[in-house]
Amino acid sequence: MKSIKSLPNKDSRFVMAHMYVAFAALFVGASMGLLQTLERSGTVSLPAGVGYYQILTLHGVILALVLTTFFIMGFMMSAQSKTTGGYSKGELTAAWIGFWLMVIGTVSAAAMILLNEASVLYTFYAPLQAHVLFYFGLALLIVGSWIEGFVMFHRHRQFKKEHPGEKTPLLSFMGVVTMIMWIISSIGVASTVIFQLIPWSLGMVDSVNVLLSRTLFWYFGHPLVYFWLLPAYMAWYAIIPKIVGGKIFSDSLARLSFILLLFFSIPVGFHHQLTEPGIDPFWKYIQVVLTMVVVIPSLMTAFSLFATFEIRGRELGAKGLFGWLKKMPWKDARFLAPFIGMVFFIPGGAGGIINASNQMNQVVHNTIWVTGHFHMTVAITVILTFFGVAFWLIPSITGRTYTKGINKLAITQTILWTVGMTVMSVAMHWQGLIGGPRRSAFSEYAGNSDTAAWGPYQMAQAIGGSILFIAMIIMIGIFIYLAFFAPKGEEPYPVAEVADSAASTPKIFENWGLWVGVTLALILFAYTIPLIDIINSAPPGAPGFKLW
Ligand code: HAS
Repeated sequence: MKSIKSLPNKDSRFVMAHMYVAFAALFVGASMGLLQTLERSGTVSLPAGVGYYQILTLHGVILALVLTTFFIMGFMMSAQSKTTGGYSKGELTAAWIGFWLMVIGTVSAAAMILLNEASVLYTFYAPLQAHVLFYFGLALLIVGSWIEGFVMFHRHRQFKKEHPGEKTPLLSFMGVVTMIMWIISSIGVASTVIFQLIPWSLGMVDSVNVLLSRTLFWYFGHPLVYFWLLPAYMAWYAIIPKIVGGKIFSDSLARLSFILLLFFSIPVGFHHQLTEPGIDPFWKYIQVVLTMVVVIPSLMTAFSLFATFEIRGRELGAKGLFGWLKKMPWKDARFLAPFIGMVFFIPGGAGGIINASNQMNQVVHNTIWVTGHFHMTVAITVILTFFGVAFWLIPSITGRTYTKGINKLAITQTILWTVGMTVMSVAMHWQGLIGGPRRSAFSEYAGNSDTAAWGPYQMAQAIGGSILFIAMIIMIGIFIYLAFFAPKGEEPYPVAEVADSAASTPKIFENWGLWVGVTLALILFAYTIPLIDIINSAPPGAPGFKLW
């Protein structure tokens, strides 16, 4: 059969370049994950002087920063290409420059970790210090993604010019919001890297203001997790309705929830620093309140998804409140994987609300509960959605087909991933509640009678990790098959239409000056005074300056 790609050839090649890096990262990062669970349970000792924190860093950086960034940029740019008619030559050239900067950055950071010159975890905050090439590497990864982001802004504007009076495509709009959030927030981490960590790592200064650097990191840290979540929401809002045979419940509601996520995802970083001294409790309180506000667009998302499923279910004859459940395409992994992701976001999101509640945070902070929380949110909710996307995206842009046989394997893969991650993350939550620390090698507490109670939970994590490893290998196999061996043909790029009953989308959604203005105002409100405090009250010895 003739091979028909859903995107222009050049755009397909560009998106696939991202996917190769993303799935290679999945292989390396998830293998490190297995080693970690085995080490923590005392099942294996790491060979040849390899350190626990070294593999923990590799696992975190390669999965949380590299896999996510490459997959997300590839997916968002594919969606924009599909819905706006493809990139121009100039746009694509700029985007390739961004891509190669990201690759150079990744290689540089990964090499430093492998050489044990950067065992500083994925959060890399001081006083842990890495080789300067690690910081340069991460900076390049971010700058590269900015360049691709600017290409997305340009394409969105061009579409508006080329289609006067028309509504912009929802997926392009969502990609633009995600990239505005990403660029505004990554200025924080770029500042600490360029002005604090690089000069310190080069020996130009003796020390850094640790609280300032952590605060700049966490200004970026929460939007970082939303940078992972928003592309999953893009798939939930605009792709899943098509896969279930339905329509988008409301275009305006989807756009509004993205705008609210932009407003409230940045001025909330203190919820990661609730136990840290040196930040006035009043400002922590303000940011906790703003954290509770950022939950609202996620609840709107849940509402919208329920509406889509219920309307579709009723079209197919479902009755009652949950009758739609019987009508969903359970045997289609392109639906099953993201749907399981949604279901797990209910306990995952509830865990987030617990974390953000000041008093409860004192119980769970720096315990392995937090690791359980983010495996449930990123590694189930987001990653299962990305796998669900990969099942159709890869054949669709390579001009191949998603066969029945590979769908069966994808269902097995989804179930194994869900079981492995559930066993692991539930055990992590539980062990956290009995005081299990978040990041500690087995050798650090082995033989201590006080820590014996953690044993069964760590063993459960090792079992979960082993199941996950098998699921990861199957996923890599599915990816290779879909990219190179599946029968040639045409696989549609599923973009849903908006329901006829939905109200028309107000023009104000394209008022970017307003959205960026409100976002900046909220950031200034939440951060100006505490940052001045942190700088003015730098401890003796920290390179500081008084703002006045
Ligand atoms: Fe979090 C720590 C608070 C969401 C990731 N989080 C982390 C860390 C990571 C992370 C990586 O306040 C560790 C950082 C580190 O290294 O130290 N988190 C929250 C809150 C939310 C939240 C309030 N987190 C996420 C998401 C993540 C993520 C999403 C990744 C993708 N988190 C925290 C806090 C900490 C933290 C503290 C610091 C803890 C500490 O002390 O260190 C909220 O955004 C959650 C809102 C979500 C909901 C759920 C809506 C449900 C939906 C699904 C609908 C389902 C359907 C299907 C339709 C309210 C949309 C239904 C079907 C049926 C059959 C029923």
